[in-house]
Order: sequence, then structure tokens, then C-alpha cells
Amino acid sequence: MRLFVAVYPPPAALDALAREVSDGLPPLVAPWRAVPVSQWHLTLAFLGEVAQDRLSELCERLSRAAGRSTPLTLALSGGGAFPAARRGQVLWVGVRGERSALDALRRLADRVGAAARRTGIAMPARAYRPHLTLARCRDPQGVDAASMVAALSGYAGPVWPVTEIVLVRSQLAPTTSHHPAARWPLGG
Ligand code: 2AM
Repeated sequence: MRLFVAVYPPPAALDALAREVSDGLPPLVAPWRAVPVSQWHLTLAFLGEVAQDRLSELCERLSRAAGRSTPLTLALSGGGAFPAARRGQVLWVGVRGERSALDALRRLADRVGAAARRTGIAMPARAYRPHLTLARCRDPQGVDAASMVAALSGYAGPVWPVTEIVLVRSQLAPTTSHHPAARWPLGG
């Protein structure tokens, strides 16, 4: 099964961002394909295909990784496009927080990645850039997303506590769907 580990913003943060997207952003029309609000999340680690027989060890290790991490406070804020604003393929909203919270988020992502690697999961190497994907571009060349990024730059959403991590199963067909498989609270 295809798995990733994520943090989900609470409804107030999602609602505020949804309002910003509908009122403050140019419309996300083709070639953009908007990610539905129900799928908005911050990926901590993308695990890819994981064999069923790895699951219980993975869950044990993720549980320990969460237990060793302390809750942290974040806000969704600003935005950008990967790989670059002028040829955007992924339009995203960023996170803002105290330096200590951003460090704690990175440590949490590192721990989650280490838990997966120790389980024997070969994870794609990718520098960690915390972000919430709003839309993906159907055109592999990307499109000029500078006006979107500029519109997002002033966005500052409400502050919220990250209290748990979620293991999510992702199905690509017939359309992308995400299914929470397990969740673990962050230690205190
Ligand atoms: P994203 O974090 O940029 O949105 C499920 O596919 C989640 O895992 C998505 O949020 C996705 O991108 C993230 N992800 C990270 N690396 C990925 C990869 N190599 N392939 C697919 N999704 C990946």
C-alpha cells in the first residue's frame, strides 16, 4: 500500500485557508488541479509502497517517534510554488511559527523518516520543506504561478497546536483518495 505520514491542520485553520483561496487568489482553473480541502495536510514523510508485513513494525516505530516529540504550535502562512514560481508545478502554502516550533517540526519529520528507514522502507530522498499543497499543475512544464504566490504572500492563518501525527494510505485510482490508517499523539 502507498503510505505517507502527515499532520492535519484543524478545521479553523482549514476554513480560514479555504476562504483565502476562494476570495484572495486567482481562480485555480486548468491547468491547475486543486487539491480538495478534505485532503489538505502537511506531509512529514512520503513512504511510498509499503509491504503489508512491514506495517506492525512501522506502526510501533511511528508511535515511539511521536511519543518522543513534544506538541508544537504552527500557523499556515505565505506560499510558494515548486520548483519555481515562474514554472510552478505545485502551488503550496507554507508554515510560520517560533523558531523552536519549526525546529521541532523538522525533528518530528526526521524522526518519522528514521522510523520508516529502520523498518526497511527505502524512502525517496527529498529535502524537507514543510508545505501544504493547494494545487498541482497538469502541465509537466509548469505554469507561471507568480501571481498566485504573490497573492498568498500576505496570508497569515490562525495559530494551532500540532498534537498528533497520522499514517495515511493514499489511493491514486480511480481518483486520489486518502484514508487515515492510524494516528499517534505527540508526547508531552
Ligand atoms: P506534497 O507533500 O508536495 O503534497 C501523498 O502523495 C503526499 O505525499 C502528498 O502530499 C505528496 O506531495 C507527498 N509526497 C512527497 N514525496 C512524494 C513522492 N515522491 N511522490 C508522491 N507524493 C509525495
